[in-house]
Amino acid sequence: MNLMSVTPMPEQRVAQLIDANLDRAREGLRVVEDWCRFGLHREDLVITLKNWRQELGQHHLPRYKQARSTQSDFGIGLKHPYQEKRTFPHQVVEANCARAQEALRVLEEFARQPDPKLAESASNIRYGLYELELTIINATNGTERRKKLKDCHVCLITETQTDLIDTITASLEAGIQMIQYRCKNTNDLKKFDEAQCLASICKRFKALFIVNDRIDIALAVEADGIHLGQDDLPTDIARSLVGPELLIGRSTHSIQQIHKADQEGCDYLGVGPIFPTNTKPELNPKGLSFVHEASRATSTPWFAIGGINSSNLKSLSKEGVKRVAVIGAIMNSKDPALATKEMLKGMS
Ligand code: TZP
Ligand code: MG
Repeated sequence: MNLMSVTPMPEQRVAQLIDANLDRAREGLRVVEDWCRFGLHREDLVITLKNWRQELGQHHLPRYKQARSTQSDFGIGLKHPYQEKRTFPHQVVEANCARAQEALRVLEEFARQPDPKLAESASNIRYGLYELELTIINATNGTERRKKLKDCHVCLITETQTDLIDTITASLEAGIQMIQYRCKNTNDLKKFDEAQCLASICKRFKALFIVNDRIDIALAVEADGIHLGQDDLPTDIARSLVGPELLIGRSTHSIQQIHKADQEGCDYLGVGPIFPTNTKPELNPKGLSFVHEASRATSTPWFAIGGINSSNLKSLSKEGVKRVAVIGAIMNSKDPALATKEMLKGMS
């Protein structure tokens, strides 16, 4: 029998449509739920998504399933080129939230008369999902930031200078993957302006942008993270202010401080100063033996800092250093792009 030639009754067609959209909504939710479970380890999000799927499952009555007719549905197997472009988890999340939201809207419209309880459920879940999607996207971006951090080998910390933006742009063009905005003078407005400008340049180069000391400025310019010293706010307070997605870095000067920052859940550490540095002449350089100890003390990403330049990089890598943070080596160089390339090459 040619099924295409059989035109079902109108109620049957609505039942078919409800069946297809219940499947669609449940599948979309399931994809997102599995990302929350395996990708984000967020039990709170998984519970909400599972409850919604089960609620929809309760509404998936036998009469809807019986109306199913996959042979007569020409929409099956139709692909869209955009589907191939989903390479990052956040794209998969966005696409599947949209799929579920659309299906829920269709359910709401068509079930209103034959199945008002289903229509109401679909509406509530759709609105809930708009909220939840944002939380999931933000959490996903946090995960991507942490992944990016693992691939960063050189962090450039800024120092006040007139050609700040040009120097940072040159370093980004040369391939630096992480910038920390550190400004110990000037007023808040100037700091905010500079940070905002650097944040947008870093975004363009897909580099991480971190703000030193100032959580308010980091949040205002949507930075990727905040860097704190030993005398700055405690990590739990900083975390409660910045939320789970932003990176928190902490400067450490001893093995005890490394352990403490680790236990507190800092995302990365600064370890130093290793060599004498003009930026912090008051601090005693810790030397290469400290670097050796640090590399055994933590598995958190950490950046050796203090007096580091292209000529002492080799001695650091020999002691297990995988990441360095510098000010002078790049900021005070006549050719910041070349200095950046030398640092990156030395750490690769
Ligand atoms: N923290 C420890 S040493 C240091 C900071 C901010 C300064 C690093 O500057 P430089 O020029 O790379 O020695
Ligand atoms: Mg500080």
